[in-house]
Amino acid sequence: MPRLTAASLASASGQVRGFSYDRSKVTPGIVHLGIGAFHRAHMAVYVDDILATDASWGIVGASLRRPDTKEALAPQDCLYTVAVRDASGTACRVIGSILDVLDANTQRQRLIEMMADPAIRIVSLTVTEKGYCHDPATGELDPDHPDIVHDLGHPADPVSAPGIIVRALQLRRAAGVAPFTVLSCDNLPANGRTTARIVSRFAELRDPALGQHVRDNVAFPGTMVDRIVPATTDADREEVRALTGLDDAWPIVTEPFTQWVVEDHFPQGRPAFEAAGAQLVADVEPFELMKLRMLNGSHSTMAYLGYLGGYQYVSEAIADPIIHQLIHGLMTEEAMPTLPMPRADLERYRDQLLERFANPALKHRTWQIAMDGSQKLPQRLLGTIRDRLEKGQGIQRLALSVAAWMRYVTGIDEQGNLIDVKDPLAARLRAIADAAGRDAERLASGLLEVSEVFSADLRADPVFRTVVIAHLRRLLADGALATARAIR
Ligand code: CS2
Repeated sequence: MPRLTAASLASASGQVRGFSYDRSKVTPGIVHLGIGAFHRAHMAVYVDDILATDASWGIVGASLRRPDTKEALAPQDCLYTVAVRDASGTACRVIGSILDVLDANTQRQRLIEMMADPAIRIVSLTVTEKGYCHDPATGELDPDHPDIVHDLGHPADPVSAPGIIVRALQLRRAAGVAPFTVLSCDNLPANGRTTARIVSRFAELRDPALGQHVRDNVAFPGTMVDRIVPATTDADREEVRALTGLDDAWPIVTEPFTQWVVEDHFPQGRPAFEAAGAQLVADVEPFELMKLRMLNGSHSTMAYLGYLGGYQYVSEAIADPIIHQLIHGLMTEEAMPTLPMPRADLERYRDQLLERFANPALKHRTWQIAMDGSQKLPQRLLGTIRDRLEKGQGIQRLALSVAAWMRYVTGIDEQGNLIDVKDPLAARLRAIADAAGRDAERLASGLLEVSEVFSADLRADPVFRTVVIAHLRRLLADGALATARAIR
């Protein structure tokens, strides 16, 4: 079977939709840091939709950690298939908006030069929560993060996203080129403002004048990004081969739903994202909060409880009436009252989420979502808990989710098998769990001391502590599903 390339796509006879623009006329306007599955299923598709009307917004992607995306995409002219899947079947489309992929480890200077090129007007990022080198509990840059320490010592050879962005901004400033707009597409709270704070702080640590330049001149619009994108499996690759008749080493499988809400603040211009279905708004934060607290909060809850309860996929977990009821209650009773949107809109959003979670064609592993919990909990669960505690409102379901995370990071499941806990703090969390044994109070107290996750006010809150310990005790004694069932 021929490999997917520009030439083989032109003669493909399978059920695959190609792009309609002349790719040889597309020039780079965007550099994207973190060219993982999410970006390729989301922003790259919006950009693909507008290239026919404006060819100056092609994307140059960079992988900051692993070379695998570059190695897979380079032999296929950076083309890849997006397979949209639900119960009714799979539709394949080949995306051409990515023009080149750079491996930051081996092509760092080329990447920085590209970012300094005046043609680049947007630098977007999906580097995941941990890629910001910040303290998730406070949202501030962590000056002791090893990558930040490295980059402050080697400013011309940076490895972190803030370090790479600031170096490129510095080169532009020296050359008299206006700064690019920095567009965070990660699930951080107030991702525009948070990224602005982190990047400006890093610049300031390098040189106060550079910090001032970033604060005064660089735009950091916020965005709410949404599309569920499970990791691609060999079975997915097989299905895409069968449907398209082309061998794609790096396809994406995703759901039909996609949403992008973008703050309209791009001093150097932007593609007409709205023509591709994005919503351009003045203030994105209410949308972000809704998505983080309802979608991602539910996801993490299903990940920890579902995994412990023996469910491999989200669709299996949500099909269990106990988990369905818990998630419905978590959104309706605990998350929705903290959100500024009209109740009817939130109910519609909730019902749509429950349907999306149930998509049986999407093999979204609970283990995948469980990753990096220390980076995710603050914006998905703890902010909601804080808002409710301030008003004296109940936190039963949210606290159960936090307790389930604590149970999960012990690294031993309910059958006594090892859990492969992926988290930047995994070793520390495991050491706390090992010291506590099966003593719920010691375990919760030890984990509550992790200040990157739990801010001082939450650590000191007696209601939060008591409810979490009670759930954790029950989780250890009776298991995830029995504990969830007991919540009414
Ligand atoms: C998920 C998200 O893996 C996770 O943590 O909750 O990636 C989620 O699928 C996306 O935010 C959906 O837009």
